[in-house]
Amino acid sequence: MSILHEKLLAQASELRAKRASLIKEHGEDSLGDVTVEAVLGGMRGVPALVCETSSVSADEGLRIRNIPIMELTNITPEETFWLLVTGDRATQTELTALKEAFAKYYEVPSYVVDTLSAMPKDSHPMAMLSAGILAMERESEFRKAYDAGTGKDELWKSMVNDSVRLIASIPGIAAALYRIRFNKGSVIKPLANDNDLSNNFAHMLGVSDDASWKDLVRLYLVLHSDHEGGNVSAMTSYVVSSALSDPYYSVSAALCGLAGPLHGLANQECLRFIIEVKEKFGHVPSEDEIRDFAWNRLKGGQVIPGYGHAVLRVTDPRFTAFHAFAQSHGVTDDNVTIVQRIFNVVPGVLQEQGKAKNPWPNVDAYSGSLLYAYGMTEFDYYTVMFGVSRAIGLCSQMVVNRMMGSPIVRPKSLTLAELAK
Ligand code: AMX
Repeated sequence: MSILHEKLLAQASELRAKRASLIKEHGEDSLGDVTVEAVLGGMRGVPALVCETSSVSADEGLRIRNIPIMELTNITPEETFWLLVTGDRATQTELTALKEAFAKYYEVPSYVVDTLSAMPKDSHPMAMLSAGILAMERESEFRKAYDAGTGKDELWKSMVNDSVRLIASIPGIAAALYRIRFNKGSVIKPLANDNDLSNNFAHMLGVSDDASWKDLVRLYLVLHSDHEGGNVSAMTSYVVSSALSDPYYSVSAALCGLAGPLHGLANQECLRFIIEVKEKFGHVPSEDEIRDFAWNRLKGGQVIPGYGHAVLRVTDPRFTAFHAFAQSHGVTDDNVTIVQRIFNVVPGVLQEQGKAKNPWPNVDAYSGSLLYAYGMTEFDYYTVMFGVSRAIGLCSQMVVNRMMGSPIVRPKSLTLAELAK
């Protein structure tokens, strides 16, 4: 049993006991009415899920295990995973053990590279990422444990093993597909003398040798790791894994949701928007020019990518964290300047239009311009970076839900006629 299993062992029975006692003592208590508008409106605001790993409030944004994300901008993805899944900050011994466990899987199996290489050249990088994870399903210890008759209360243990392997493998899959899809040359092997996850990912991508590139990859992986349980990707993995499908199936499905333009694809759309603005004017546009451009876009029925959020009602703290990175690392190219000018103008435009409930930027409004500045100019790829990070949160949420003994998800659907009645 690993040091992580030992840490989680006591928590698993506590979580199951808490769940059982809440059902026993408060099972009939109401959390409020479900309105017709909520049923027709994407279940917005319906309290229908449990998520222990993180929370998102309208007025502050993301907290990981109740710690504001702005207090976690210096940690590593390994520390993030440990915090998400256990609720505690990792000790040095725990961190060393986790890094060693991850490092065994940094090199991607050759059949996964073959799968990616066999895909047509115009495949979307997110389709490749999801397919790469799905190809690895044969490695699932969770499925093997289930097939061997392991009891439901014990299955979380093999889910931890799958999660460790999946989180450690996804950077290599993502890096391999970057190099294959964008003709970057051969697939780069992990570092021989460094078992740090983000250093390895930065290295295998082969984008830049700049030391601050590694720091950007680290920050990127931490900031996108989790965003409570109700967003499209988290909820997808929750639903899929509730059927006792293993983490490879669940994360692969979640990545398909992340690939949507209203969710993770927004970062690709954001950079496209920035480049479009620059190309239209042939220079870094003034704030007045950006205002006109934004209005024309809204009048054409298009959204402003990177602005608005289903939960947040303030500037996303992750946007602020990327801005702080740009400032402290002196990233001041045209795109970053445009991001800043859009930020000065677009919230006012959206407020004046009066439709978006949140006129402020989300994380996607900044992230792409930083990747671009370091030489990752293929913006079709940006959601893959998001997916590598989000796998950390998806796996953490699934492990905690499995420890808790969460049952299959099965809400009730209604026909429109039933609703009208
Ligand atoms: N630009 C233009 N219009 C917007 C808008 C934006 N950035 N954000 C919201 N609106 C519009 C909606 O389209 C909707 O219009 P409708 O009534 O005609 O359908 C209206 O404002 C009300 O929407 P809302 O309640 O404020 O937002 P929502 O919860 O339905 O959707 C989101 C949230 C993020 C999908 C939406 O703000 C959006 O499309 N933003 C742009 C895309 C984006 O940045 N996505 C990234 C989200 C974060 C992530 O998952 N990575």
